[in-house]
Amino acid sequence: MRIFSGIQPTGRKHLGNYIGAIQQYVAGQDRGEAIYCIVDLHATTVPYDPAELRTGVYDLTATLLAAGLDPERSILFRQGDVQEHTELSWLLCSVTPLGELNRMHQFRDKSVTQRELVSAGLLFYPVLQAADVLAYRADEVPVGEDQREHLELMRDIARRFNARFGEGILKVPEHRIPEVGARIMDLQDPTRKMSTSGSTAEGTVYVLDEPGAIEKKLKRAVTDSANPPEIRRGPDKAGVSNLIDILAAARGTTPAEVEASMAGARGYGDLKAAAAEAVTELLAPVRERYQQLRADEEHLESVLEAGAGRARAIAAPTLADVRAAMGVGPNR
Ligand code: AQP
Repeated sequence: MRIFSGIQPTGRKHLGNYIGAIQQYVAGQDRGEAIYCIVDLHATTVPYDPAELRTGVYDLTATLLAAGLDPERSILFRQGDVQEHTELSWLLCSVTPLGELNRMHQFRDKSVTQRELVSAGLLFYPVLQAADVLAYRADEVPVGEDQREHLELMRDIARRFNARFGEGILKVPEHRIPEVGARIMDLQDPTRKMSTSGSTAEGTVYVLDEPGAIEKKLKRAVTDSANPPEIRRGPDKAGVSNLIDILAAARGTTPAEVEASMAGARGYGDLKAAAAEAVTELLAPVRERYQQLRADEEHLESVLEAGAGRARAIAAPTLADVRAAMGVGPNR
């Protein structure tokens, strides 16, 4: 079983990224051959600062190692170091319908927030993402719920490619969306997902937040005015459902177990306090390890470099097959 996923080196990673993606990455190391990519090329599709992008790669590398990624048991590398990704993304364009790209929610949401330029890169983002995964013939892609649509398009691209150029050349991957915490919501506006670019500062818990900040944000989380308070999930209870999911994911239990454990609670204050405690316990050790790891950039660079070499060795044969099937380059 080969697992592949990518994560952007921009902004501060938040609890949604941690529960929806990073925790699954760590668990993936026990389930198969795990390959994780820091997608610096994806980060260039919206306005960005080149120096900050470089620092962001080291920040994220240190965060991932601190969370439990082990370069001995997985491959961790920087997307821009493995040129097979960009070449494959161009080749996949030939089987990618423009209309599908135009319909992607992420493109529609992000393009309206661009003030100066809606880049072609933003539109082609899912094709590069497809190339990331398909270059490794991965079986499974751990992602949060927001990436479901891109994963469906990726599967469609792989199927179209195989139908056009030869069955079995590309592997059609499955997505792996966590049962709990696939969509962590903004604590202040639980109708919106917690995100790097679109959520409120007070409603977003960052992986590297101090314990005091975590507690403050969770204790001020929006709930509802049910009287008496009801600690249960439901479509009419976005804030409470989100806190239950967060607590379940942080404790490693199920939402039903959280509801049962909260049966004797006096009110939402108890749920918030429990969530604050569990999230602090989850993130405090990551923050401590991060501080040690982030200080040694040379070590971080050496991890990425070694990872890129191992990644290239897997991606290059796929590209050779794709080029041959497409008639690109000499006939070898
Ligand atoms: N709120 C969320 N709940 C669960 N999972 C989430 N993910 C993102 N938000 C949530 C998952 O995190 C992974 C890495 O995301 P990314 O950093 O590569 O980019 P993203 O999806 O663009 O992250 P954001 O925070 O949502 O940023 P913006 O604001 O730029 O859109 C992905 O697997 C994602 O599903």
